[in-house]
Amino acid sequence: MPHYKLMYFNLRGRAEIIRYLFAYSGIKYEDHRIEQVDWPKIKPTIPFGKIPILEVDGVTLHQSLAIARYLAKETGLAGQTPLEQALVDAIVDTIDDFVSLFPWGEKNQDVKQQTFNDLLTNTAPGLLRDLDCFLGDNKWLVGKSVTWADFYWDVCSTTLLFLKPGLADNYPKLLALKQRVQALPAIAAWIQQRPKTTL
Ligand SMILES: N[C@@H](CCC(=O)N[C@@H](CS)C(=O)NCC(=O)O)C(=O)O
Repeated sequence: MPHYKLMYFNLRGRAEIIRYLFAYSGIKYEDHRIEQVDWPKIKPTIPFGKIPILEVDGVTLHQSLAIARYLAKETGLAGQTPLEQALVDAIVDTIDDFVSLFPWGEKNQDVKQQTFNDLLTNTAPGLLRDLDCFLGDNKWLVGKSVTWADFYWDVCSTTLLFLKPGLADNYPKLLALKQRVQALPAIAAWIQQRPKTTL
């Protein structure tokens, strides 16, 4: 088993999907959380200057979704066939397109607040409607077993629901999917033990 070291801030953020994959598969890793104040010193030492990164036996991987996809393939959570894998990737990218619209680092609080409100009020409902339609009456988003697309829905919706509680109230099937993910014993244990952060 390789030695895994994950580096990110003390946030769920873009590292949480990676932590879910480690938690679910029971793989040991170093969950290295850095302080914001130390970041300017660390940034120039990192290829491409962004986190999360995952060191795999000394090889540095960047881009949260590339890291998550690698772990999902290693652990059988990427989809059972190439077609399922493409569907999983498409759902993850669809959710990520939306999450990436948020100006997380915006310094002007008025601009930030206004853009967040607009996205949560005007853009989110379309995404939720489409995801709900895609899920239909199925247990999991793709195929007959849980994949990292289900994990990504839970991870991202947890933050969206923190920002706007009630956002998904019209979509009980999506909320039930979220509960199914959070009830998986290894995920439930991780949620219980993880450092409590707002984002
Ligand atoms: N698409 C990249 C985005 C990485 C990213 O923007 N990371 C942010 C934290 S969420 C970061 O490193 N911010 C500090 C900086 O840009 O200096 C990923 O998913 O990993």
